[in-house]
Amino acid sequence: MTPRWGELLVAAGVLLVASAHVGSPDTFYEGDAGPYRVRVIVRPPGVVPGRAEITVRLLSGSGLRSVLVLPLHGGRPTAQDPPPDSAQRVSGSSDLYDAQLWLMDAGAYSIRVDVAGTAGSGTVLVPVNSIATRRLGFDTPLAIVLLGFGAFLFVGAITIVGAAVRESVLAPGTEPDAGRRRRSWWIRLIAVPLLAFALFAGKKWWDRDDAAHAASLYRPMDVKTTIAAGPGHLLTLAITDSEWFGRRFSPLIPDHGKLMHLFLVRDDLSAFAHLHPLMIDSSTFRTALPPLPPGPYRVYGDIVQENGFSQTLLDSVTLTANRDPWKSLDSDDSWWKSSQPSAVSYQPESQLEDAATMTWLRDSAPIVAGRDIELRFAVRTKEGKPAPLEPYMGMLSHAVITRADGAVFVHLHPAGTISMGSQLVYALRRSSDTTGVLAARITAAEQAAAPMASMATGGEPGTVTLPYAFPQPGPYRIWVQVKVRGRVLTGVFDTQVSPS
Ligand SMILES: [Cu+2]
Repeated sequence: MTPRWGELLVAAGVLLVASAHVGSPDTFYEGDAGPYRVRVIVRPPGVVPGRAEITVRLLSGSGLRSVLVLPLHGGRPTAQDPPPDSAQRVSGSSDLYDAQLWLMDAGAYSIRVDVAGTAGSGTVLVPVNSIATRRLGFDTPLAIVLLGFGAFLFVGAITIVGAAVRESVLAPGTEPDAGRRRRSWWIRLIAVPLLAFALFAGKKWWDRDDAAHAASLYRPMDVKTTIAAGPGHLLTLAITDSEWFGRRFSPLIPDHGKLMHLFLVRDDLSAFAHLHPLMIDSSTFRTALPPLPPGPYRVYGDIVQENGFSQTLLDSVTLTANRDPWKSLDSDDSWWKSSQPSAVSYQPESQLEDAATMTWLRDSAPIVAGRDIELRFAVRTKEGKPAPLEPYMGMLSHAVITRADGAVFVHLHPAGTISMGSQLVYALRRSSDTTGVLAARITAAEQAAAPMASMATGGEPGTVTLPYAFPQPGPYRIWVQVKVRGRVLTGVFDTQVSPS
């Protein structure tokens, strides 16, 4: 890790890193629950245990009667699970339901959403990671008020002890004698250090709990990225984190067919690559680099583990000039570079290869941080007709959104930001599975189901829709990838997100 990227991470707060994405902790999912199409947004509490906010928006279908939500740790209902909570309709809205759910433990969860109505019923599973990402601070005014109350209680306790010794057994109106008064003073003198010790012990307990929480905060794993000298420009990403070889290990499972989705983003956003490294061993991944322009790059590696936990590995790397012919190791690898380096353009239209175009169908309303929106893009052939979009790694489209400074990074699809791999974990897990068995079953299922998944998320021909809410204000770049006639095309868009 170079110092610069390291500092940036600290400055942006490693606290912002929320496992599968960077700086974008909310989970978005869009899909069919039986006859109803729903969009589910899970806003995690950022602390464990904590209360997650679940909103379910009905996108199509009518006669919806009930929306039930249930958090499943590890994804399977057990006898100990509480009954599901009923999500309440948000007042003033006809299609929005919300609920709050306690996530009691750290780790991989799935939220089961059951909808039922006159058209029938259906269920969706939304994988979420329950992790501690923040340490709540004390604000100064509250601390001052509490300190004042604390001092009052302390003095009050001493006074009560003194008064009890002095006059508690006397009849009303009787004056305590000199002996009682003296004894009262002595007892108060003894009570002060005793109470002070109790306070001290309390502070120790508080600090220990705080330290335990700080230690349990999620942090991205340590990785090391190296570029092999010589022909081929091979990039190797190795997980070097000691916890990966212990507590945090679980075999990887494919997420839309690949064990890792590796993204390289040039610091000035002028180049981008979406690669799928081969796994050399349980901690090492290797890929051949496309002829990207030299310079500093941010490295993001998305992986999903057999326990359903998805995360992004973070690093940075400096690329040197690469004029070797590119022999990609995976047919779905793709890359893009700007024709005008580092220029930010707010054009709604992006030129693709083959004279095709991609247009961001957005209205003139400003994009506001925290508000969920639909990002819609239309792809047209050079004849101006809707492009025939083909399934591409099980999806109609893959998009990457990053804030210019790298503090936000997210990989999303028409089905949202969830990891499809995690979702399959919950759908296909059996209690008899031993290590590695589930991964094999998921690989088989992904291969069989990939084209269907993509068709299910198709809307208008040539158009893709991605549900998202930008988490923070600032300048963003969006890369939208689709496949047309066997080729991956990348459209690029910039936008400014205003504060909420
Ligand atoms: Cu993708």
